[in-house]
Amino acid sequence: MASLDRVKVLVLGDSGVGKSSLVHLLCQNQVLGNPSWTVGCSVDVRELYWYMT
Ligand SMILES: Nc1nc2c(ncn2[C@@H]2O[C@H](COP(=O)(O)OP(=O)(O)O)[C@@H](O)[C@H]2O)c(=O)[nH]1
Ligand SMILES: [Mg+2]
Repeated sequence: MASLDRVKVLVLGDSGVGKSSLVHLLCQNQVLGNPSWTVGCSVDVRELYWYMT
């Protein structure tokens, strides 16, 4: 049996501090290849699958 939780990840900060990179790594489990500088905030959703045996 499996269930799914979704957690919204929101990071605030100055441009160029690594918001997009951090949020992408947390939510997609991948290093962001060509990050673009973001003003204000970066948001994504982390999906967590739980498998119960
Ligand atoms: N040294 C270092 N550079 C980083 C790190 N995270 C992001 N960067 C670099 O910082 C720059 C801005 O990253 P980005 O994620 O676009 O920042 P944002 O403007 O806050 O979204 C990019 O050139 C990234 O490659 C880190 O942990 N260490
Ligand atoms: Mg960015």
